[in-house]
This record gives sequence, structure tokens and C-alpha cells, in this order.
Amino acid sequence: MFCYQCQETAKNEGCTVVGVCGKKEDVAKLQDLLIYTLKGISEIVIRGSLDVKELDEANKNLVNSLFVTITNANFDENAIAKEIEKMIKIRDDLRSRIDEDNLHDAATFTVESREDMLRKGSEVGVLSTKDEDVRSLRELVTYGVKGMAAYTAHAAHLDIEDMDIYEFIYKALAFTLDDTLSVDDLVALTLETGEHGVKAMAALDEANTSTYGNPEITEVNIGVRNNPAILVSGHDLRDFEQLLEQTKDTGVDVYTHSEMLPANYYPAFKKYDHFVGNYGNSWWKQIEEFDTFNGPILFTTNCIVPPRKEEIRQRIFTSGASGYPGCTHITENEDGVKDFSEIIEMAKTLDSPTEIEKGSIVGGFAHEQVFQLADKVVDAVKSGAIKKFFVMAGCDGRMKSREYYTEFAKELPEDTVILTAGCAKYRYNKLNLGDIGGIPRVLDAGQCNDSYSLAVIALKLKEIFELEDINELPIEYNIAWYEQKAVIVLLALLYLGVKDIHLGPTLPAFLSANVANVLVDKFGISGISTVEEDVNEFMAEP
Ligand code: FS2
Ligand code: SF4
Repeated sequence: MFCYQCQETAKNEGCTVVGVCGKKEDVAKLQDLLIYTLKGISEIVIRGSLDVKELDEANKNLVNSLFVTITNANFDENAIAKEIEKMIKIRDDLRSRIDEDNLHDAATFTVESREDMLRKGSEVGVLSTKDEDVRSLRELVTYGVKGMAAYTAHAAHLDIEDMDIYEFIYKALAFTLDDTLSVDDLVALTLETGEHGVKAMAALDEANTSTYGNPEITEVNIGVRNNPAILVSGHDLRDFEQLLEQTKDTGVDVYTHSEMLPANYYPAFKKYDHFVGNYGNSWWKQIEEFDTFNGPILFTTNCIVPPRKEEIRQRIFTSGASGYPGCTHITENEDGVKDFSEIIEMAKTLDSPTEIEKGSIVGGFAHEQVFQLADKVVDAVKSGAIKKFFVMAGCDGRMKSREYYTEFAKELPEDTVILTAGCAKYRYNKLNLGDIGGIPRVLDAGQCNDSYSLAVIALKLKEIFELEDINELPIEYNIAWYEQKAVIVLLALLYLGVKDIHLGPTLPAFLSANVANVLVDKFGISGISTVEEDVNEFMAEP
């Protein structure tokens, strides 16, 4: 196996024996084959000029399959093998509709058995592209597309779809098979990926806010009650809504974990009395926190950490693109409904959560809420009460090096405000950093996809202050990345013209030296240094 798609990749080079995430070799090979199959489908769609509006089944399965391969989403070898079989069937059906010869092997290969799949998977992985720079750009685009696909899948669950996004995904994946493209073509494709990343996040924002209302300032309870309960992790709000509905009047409470925390900010979910609040912290803390939660856990997406104890595994359920061997996977029926009764019945037999924290945290600062505070924010900037904003969106991770972000937040001067989104927030959202004239110093917009809100806020401020360039705003970017959704957020910011982003805790291993140089020269991207040096450097910027 060879995988270097996430920030925790072994030695910041690549996982070759087993993933640091726990991904086993066979799963890695099957994921590689799944991606290869999707590339084959994409070539058929592009070469055959198929109309994506007519490809509903292929579109939805395409984004789901991409999502399955995102870090920590799905560790279930059987589920991935089934996904490959399904996608090969879809591929062959699409191929029969077009009149094209000389298609790429990805569009025509056959496999008869699991051994065949594993053999083929080991031939078509990342290292099958020999040129280091081409490989780097192909993977950068592929990872961006994976993140885009995740957001597109969530939006589609709420019936919002933008055909441009599907069209682009087919094009981008087909291009990764094309040996005639130059490095410049691939750099251009990278920016186009960012452009469509903005569209994907906008579509998901529309889907979430039109269905559940605009997030609003919310004090989220982080303590517990004395009822049996279910913990929900991941990003899918539709699953969350269905679970809340099905747990009504059952005596079972519901809590969010990690990236589901922002569900607390949506008006539509506030009417459920049995929705108690958020339990615990970011994804990698689940090993201890699932232990003390006592009840069942529903993963609607990543990030799953392989459970060490059988007792915990029995309490984990997955849905959508997520999966783990030995855990029950809940599928939806023809009407799009998931039956969570098994989880609810299990919850009733288990203890209520053990308290690990008390009190509350504040969040809900997505674009509409911040616009309502715009006058206050603008006055604070004009008076000098707020000197700078720091966008610290992105992911958290288990490596010690991420303590940097807690220290960085602590060391920032008191006239600065952190704008955050994604699970990166858990590094500083309980520090009690105070407020500036009633504006909290940590403003959480929501999940990683709500980084879109931060971009919308920046564009609004640019308009209010009548600036030519988004980079003239007193906003600095110190982004923490982990998996591929952060890659699409980064590419989206680059597309929007944001310069001088600091990216950490390490730069991606999949950037070759030359590709990294392009990002440095064109966009001023850099890594992180020490907290002290970085705070001083950022504060010295005009
Ligand atoms: Fe965090 Fe994991 Fe949001 Fe990522 S919970 S690293 O999936 O997508 O962010
Ligand atoms: Fe390694 Fe990350 Fe790939 Fe897992 S997802 S195998 S940790 S690079």
C-alpha cells in the first residue's frame, strides 16, 4: 500500500505497511481500485459527452464512493469491495451508451474475485504515476475532489444539487488519467478545483440553512443528564434530524460529538427537548470519550478511530459513506429514511453518560449571524478595539505538534478575534479567551464546510470597507489541516484570492518540491514555525 493523503501520514512521507489512521493494506488497495474505477467512469462520461443531468444514479454514487475513501470514513473491506462492484456495473452500463474506442484501462478492466481486486488495486495506486510533479498535482486535485464530493453528498441528501459540480468532478478525475496534460494544465485544474469547491460549499450552505435555518448564537451545554443517550458524530445533518425525530418521547437523549457540535446552532434542532448538547471534544478523543459516554454512538461520516475494545465496537453504528468492520451499518429505505430503532433500543439498555465536563460553550457565528453583528464588528475594527482577525479553521488531529494551536490561541494579543470552523476549534474553544465589547474572541461558524461562512464574512467586510483586494483586510489565515475536506477548503480559499495562508502542522507530503514552490510563489503559502515567531510575524503584517 501507499497512502499519503492526510496530515498524519507516516514520517510525513507515506503509509506503506498500515495507515497511521488504522487503515489496513487490503482496505488501502481496494480504495485505490475504487478511485481508479471512478476515474474510468469519468473518462466515459467526458469522452462520450454524456449529459450529467441524465446520470442521477451515477452522480450520487460517484460522490458517495469518493467519500468512502476519505481518511477515517470507511475501514470496512467488504463494504468497499461491494462499492467497487456497484461502480463497475454503473461504469459498464455507461460505456455501453457511448461509441468510443481506445478507452483507458480504468474504463474497461474486469475483476472476477477479491484477489483480482487486490492485485489490480496494487497496480493502480498513487505510485503508478511515475513523474513526481504530475503525481503530486493529480493527487492534489483528487483529494480536493474527495472533499468536494463529501460536501456535495451532504447537500444531495437535502435535495440540493448543482450539476456543474458533478460535471467538474467527472472532468477532473478524467484528467488525472490523461498523460498528455502538462504540469501547467494540472496547475490550472487545481485552481478550477478550488472554484468548484466554493460552489460545493455554497450548495451545502444553502441546503443546511434552507432546511434547518441559519445558525444563531447558542450556548451549548457540555454537561450531561441522567437519561440513557445516543452520541452522534460526523457531519450529516439529515441523519441527525431523523435520529432526533425517532428518539422523540422514547426517554433517550441525544448528544453531539466532534464535528456534529454545530447541529446545536441550528434553529430547527432547538425544539427537541431531548437534544441535550455536546459531549466531549474532537474526533481523536473518542477512544476515552466513547468509554465514558456509555451509550451507543452513530457515525454519520468520518472521523472513526478504530475501536480498541469489542464492547465499544458493539456500541458503534455507521451510516452513509462511513463503515467499520463488525459495526452495524444503517442504510436508508427507498424513501430516504433510516431506521435507527436498533440504536434506540440499545440505548435504553445502557447507562446514562458519565459527566466529563460541565458548563457551556458558545458558537453559531455563521454568515447571517455575523452580518447581524456587522455594525458592532465594523465599529470595533474602526475604533481599533479589534486589531486583527485570525482564521484558524480546519481540522484537529492526535499529534502532539497540534498543541501549537492551543498555544497560538493563548498567545494572540487580546485585541484579536479567532474565526474558526471544523474540528480545529477544539484546540482553543474551551480556553475562555473572553470577549471584545461583547464579541467573543473565538467565533465558531460551524463544521469544516462552514469555512465557506468565513469566506462570505471576509467578502462582506471587503465590501463594507470598500477595499479592492480581500488581502487588504486585517485577516490572517493560520489553517490546520488533516484530511481531504481541508484540502478543498484550502483550494477554495486560494481560488478566492486569499494569499499568505499558513498551513500546518506540516505541509502535505503529497506536495512535491516543485508543486510546493508553485504554491509558495503564486499564493505565498507557508508552514508554521514557533508560536512566538508566528504571532510576531502575523501581528507585524500591515
Ligand atoms: Fe474533523 Fe474529521 Fe470536518 Fe474532518 S472530524 S478532521 O473529518 O471533516 O474536520
Ligand atoms: Fe496514512 Fe492518512 Fe492514508 Fe491513513 S489516510 S493510510 S494515516 S496517509
